[in-house]
Amino acid sequence: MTALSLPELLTTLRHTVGDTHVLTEGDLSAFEQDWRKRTRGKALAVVRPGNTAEVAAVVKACAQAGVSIVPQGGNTGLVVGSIPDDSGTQVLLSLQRMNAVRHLDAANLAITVEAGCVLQNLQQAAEQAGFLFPLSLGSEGSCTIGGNLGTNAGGTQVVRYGNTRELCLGLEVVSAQGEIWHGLSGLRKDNTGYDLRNLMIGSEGTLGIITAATMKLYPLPAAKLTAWAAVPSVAHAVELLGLAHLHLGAGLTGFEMMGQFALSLVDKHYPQLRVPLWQDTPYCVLLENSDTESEAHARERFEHVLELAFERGCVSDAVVAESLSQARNLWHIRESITLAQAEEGLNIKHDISLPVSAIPEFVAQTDALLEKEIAGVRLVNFGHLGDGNLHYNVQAPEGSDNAEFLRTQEDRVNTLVYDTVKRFGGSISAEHGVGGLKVDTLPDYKDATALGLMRQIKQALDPQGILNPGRVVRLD
Ligand code: FAD
Ligand code: 2HG
Ligand code: ZN
Repeated sequence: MTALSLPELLTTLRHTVGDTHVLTEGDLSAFEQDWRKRTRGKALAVVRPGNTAEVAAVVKACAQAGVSIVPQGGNTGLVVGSIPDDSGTQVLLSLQRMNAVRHLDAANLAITVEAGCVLQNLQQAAEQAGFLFPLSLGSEGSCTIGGNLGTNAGGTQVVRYGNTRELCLGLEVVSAQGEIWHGLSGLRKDNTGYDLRNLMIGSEGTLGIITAATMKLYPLPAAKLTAWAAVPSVAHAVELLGLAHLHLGAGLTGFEMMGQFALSLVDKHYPQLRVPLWQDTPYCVLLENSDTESEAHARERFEHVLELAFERGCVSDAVVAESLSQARNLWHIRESITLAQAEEGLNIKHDISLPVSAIPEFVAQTDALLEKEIAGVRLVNFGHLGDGNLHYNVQAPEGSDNAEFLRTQEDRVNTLVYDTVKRFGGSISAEHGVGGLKVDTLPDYKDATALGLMRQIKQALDPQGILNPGRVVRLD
């Protein structure tokens, strides 16, 4: 096959998806700027296909031209994985137009949606049919299910329902050669060989382009209760988690921890949210109990856990939301930490996971280390304690230049934090992925054999290296 020149490629792309869906001019910052405003890329073109056959044709044309493709959903990723590089030679493939709910199979507790379906729309479609789709993230109003699968997103319900991977029954994927894999089986059991679905999930657009997915549904709970508790230390939060597991069982659907400084940023930037109990305690915990019986049953069990926790001294004060709107407000406070931190300025994120049992000692040692090494450093520690996943973020000292802090200190801070994570047997990316931000750090912390196998997989599935190159693993 003869190679396509760039002008020929652009003509083919326009012919394939329509002139209005190949963007080369005007303000493309929504596609080219990453969410954290750390990097700005420049695309050859932003291409917005409307169906799977068009995606396949776009990939074939790009392969023929030797042009690489960056798949993008809502562009809410936090690791610089969904924007083009600055060469002006990559195609940014936006899945946003492919946002339909294709089918809901009530008996199979499954829903099939296109990759560009916004997470909140998927949640609502499920709820309107009387079901729960439990994946829940602060970015749910703009992230897409394709991006959630691409990153194997976590969120706030993992303690009960698992990561996006655990919620997926099947995929439709366009390969690097432009072939369509029809894998929307909806089967809960299928041992006919290698698990391609799980290979694609979490591959961050480097192995294939997800065009549709069949996701699991759950019955809606009869009642949901939310509590906000002040805890005297991280160790006490872990003790509370143990009590919640023991007494709520599968009813425990959320367990988040938030440090005082993280909450102070929400209070500073969004005072209207009225953060409770944060001033007199180093940490607060947000717990959620979902109950299949009734609100009265939920309340009885929830209050029992909190009473035990008070008796043992692992909770010093607590509020239980009295209404749905109060519960929503408590969750809104938790979900606003990322935005409040962004308001405060550029920062360093560490999305880490550890065995839950190691978290108190990890926090004690890493806090002490950073405070000793960097005078005035501000630690924004919060996250999904129920999953052993902390967002152990670092903000520049008060009054200093954030950009300058990142330029001069980020590598050093990362080494201090990640070396400690490694010592405690943890991971340097729990839920946000590797993207371009951690691709050169990963080899220092990932098992070398595992990394070698990852490279071989990439080489086998995308020998031309056209799918999101320079993200997750480098082949050069
Ligand atoms: P994008 O940002 O567009 O893309 C992310 C990655 O997936 C890129 O590598 C991209 O190439 C790839 N990709 C996108 N679509 C496809 C596709 N169709 N096929 C193949 N690859 C694809 N993340 C969590 O895990 N938990 C959280 O709690 C959480 N909270 C957040 C809160 C806020 C306020 C923000 C801004 C982000 C948060 N995130 C969280 C990060 C982000 O929202 C998730 O990673 C999300 O899954 C990304 O979805 P997206 O559609 O925006 O994907
Ligand atoms: C969350 O849990 C997200 O709110 C974002 O994963 C975390 O801002 C962060 O570091
Ligand atoms: Zn998170």
